[in-house]
Amino acid sequence: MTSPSTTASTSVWRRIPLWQKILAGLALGILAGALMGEDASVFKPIGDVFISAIKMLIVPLVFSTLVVGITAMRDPQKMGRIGVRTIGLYLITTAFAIAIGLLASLIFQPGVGLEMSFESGVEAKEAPSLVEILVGLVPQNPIDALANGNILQIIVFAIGLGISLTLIGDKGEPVVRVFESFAEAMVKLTSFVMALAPFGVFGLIAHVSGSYGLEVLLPLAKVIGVAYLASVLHVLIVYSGLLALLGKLNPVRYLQGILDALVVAYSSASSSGTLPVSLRCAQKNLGVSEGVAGFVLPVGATINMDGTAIYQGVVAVFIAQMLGVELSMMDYGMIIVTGTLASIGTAGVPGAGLVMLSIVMAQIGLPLEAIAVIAGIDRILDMARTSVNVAGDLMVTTLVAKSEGELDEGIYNAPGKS
Ligand code: DAS
Repeated sequence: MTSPSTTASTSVWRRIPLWQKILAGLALGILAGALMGEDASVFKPIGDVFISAIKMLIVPLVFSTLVVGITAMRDPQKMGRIGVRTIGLYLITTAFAIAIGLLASLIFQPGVGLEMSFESGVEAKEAPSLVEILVGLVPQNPIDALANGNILQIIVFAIGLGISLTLIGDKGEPVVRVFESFAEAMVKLTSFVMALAPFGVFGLIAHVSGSYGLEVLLPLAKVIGVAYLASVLHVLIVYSGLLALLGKLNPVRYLQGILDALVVAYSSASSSGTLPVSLRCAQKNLGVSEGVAGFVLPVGATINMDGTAIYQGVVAVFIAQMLGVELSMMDYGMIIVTGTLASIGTAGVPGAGLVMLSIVMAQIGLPLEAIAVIAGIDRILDMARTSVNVAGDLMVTTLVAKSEGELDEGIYNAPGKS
């Protein structure tokens, strides 16, 4: 029998919005790390359990939501239109992102006058060619794609299955019903897992905060500041501007609606790991339909990495400045092209952007060894770039839903989210 005081405190806890509980976990994690230093890593397992629980949801949630979404659309032309708009908006925002990253480093000069020693670098990665990316989209074995969480191949198979179920009409209905109830169950399971978020975020941030002492952060504080500033400006200017201009939507409601996803992205540094939370935010806070969210978000979590593009622009110029290398206009052009390709090829997992940075560095002739200067603080940069990646996915999802009449503006404009 629970005592009245326990019941009362539980109901108080339940009334606090989730994003405020998660932010409290973030703040307490930073404090614990600052006070305990490396010992704060004792809390890391709490964060690992939370991230594993979120990752457990990715494949079943994405696959079932996408199949249900495609069958709900019923109109292949509409799906084609959504696909074109999605890819187009993703490319436009990525180009803006690289430009903002380059400009920020050129204006604030984070690498000028910096003497940093570096030994080992990162192995240069080959940029995936467009043909390789396209051929790799088709799963030879869909079960294998599902088992290995190959999101792009899962998307391709889910679209094929969804279209086929639509085309076989009534015979497909029982299967569609199964997917509908399964997707609903996965969304409910996501809510249960999200209840752990405040504790998981605390564990993750306490470990990160305790691992980075000021002696590591201070010499590179300027490049960290420039990367964070460029990230915030991209969200506040480009995303808010596109929502207001193209969608005639209030950007403040968008920023409120994505807070849960932003904090999980920041803590986990994984777009794919944040996907279940993004799907929940899109539908419950922004009013995006299951069909649009189920297609646009998984594609975005895989190929739309505006935060990573900003990072490529900022860091490439920072390293050139640190080495005293003058970059030509051609070099800046190459940074924009290879940085865009590198961001598309970046996986939605922690640290992926650092490895892809080698493509940009190799392209403009900078020594890969210099990446070691950044590697030591990459997690701090990764948390910010992943947050922008997720914010960009949710912004494009909202715009595409609005353009297709699949945005419930009653939910979008509701004050105080989740
Ligand atoms: N951490 C990656 C992500 O999940 C981004 C990156 O490493 O650049 O989006």
